[in-house]
Amino acid sequence: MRELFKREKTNPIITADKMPYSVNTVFNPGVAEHNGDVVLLLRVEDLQGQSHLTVARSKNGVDGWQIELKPLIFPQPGTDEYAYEQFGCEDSRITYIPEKDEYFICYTAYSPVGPGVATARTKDFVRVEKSGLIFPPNNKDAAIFPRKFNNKWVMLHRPVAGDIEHIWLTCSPDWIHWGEPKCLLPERGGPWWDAARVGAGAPPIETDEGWLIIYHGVKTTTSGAIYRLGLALVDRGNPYKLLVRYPRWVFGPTEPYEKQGDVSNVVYTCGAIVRGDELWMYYGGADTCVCLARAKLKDLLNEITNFEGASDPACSVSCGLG
Ligand code: BMA
Repeated sequence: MRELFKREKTNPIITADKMPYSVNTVFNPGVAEHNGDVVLLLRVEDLQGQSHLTVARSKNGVDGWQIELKPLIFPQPGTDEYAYEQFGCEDSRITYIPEKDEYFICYTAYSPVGPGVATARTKDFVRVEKSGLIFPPNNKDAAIFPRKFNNKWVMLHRPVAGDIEHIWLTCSPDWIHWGEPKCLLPERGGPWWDAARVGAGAPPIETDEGWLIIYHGVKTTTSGAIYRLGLALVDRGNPYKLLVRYPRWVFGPTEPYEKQGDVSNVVYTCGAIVRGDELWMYYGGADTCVCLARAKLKDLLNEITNFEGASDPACSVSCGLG
């Protein structure tokens, strides 16, 4: 199969030894553009094993990263107010909301009762306002669409029900009260690459064909899990309407920095930006480093809308809830 994504030749672009303070690993960044810079909200695992989120900026999005000395979002132990993230702040997904001229950050808030979804807002990646937990454990991989549909904000998230881990949609009039749940992309089961678990990757990307959703899928094997990335498309005016679920993965761990690390065989994205006619996808390799891969947006859309086998029922597998 033709490679849709091309890896940056200087990958990995950020590693633990580039950090201005001692850390174990740096991976799974949230991504935004601000004042002409590419901003990464790095997930940094400290030397105790807990994660926090630290800002890195670059003019060209590839090198020359200026990394802050202190994290932007971090656990604040000893306070009841932030008990929901006392074990760490992980995997941010950042959406710029034009209507409010601010960035809405969803992240995993890890506590003794498991991972939940927390949010925060910032205008400049210097000051941040935490809005607290919005979904209790066990839930993660949340990302918001950048505008309202029928006067409601729409969010992707991944609640866990027993051993079932599907991607759901929910919506809200006020970013506080979330309802109207719908299962959008179920784990596919059986031998599929996205059989065991799925979760949203980058926040949805608006295209002429619809909203492009990059998601991760997990296959469990006798030698461990493999994390890969796949694509789906939902209707531009109604994200609750799934148009396409591409059957194949489009990106998987093949390079040494993706195959070996703290967690082997992982490519995991939390953010992508459109630059010219390209999609720049930032991702974590093996839970250890930060990498970049690029694809022509047109090629991705052509591939997923014109593939052979589009009528295969597995491409639009249902979670049984209608
Ligand atoms: C997921 C998340 C990611 C991580 C991945 C592979 O559950 O925790 O942060 O990259 O597992 O370990």
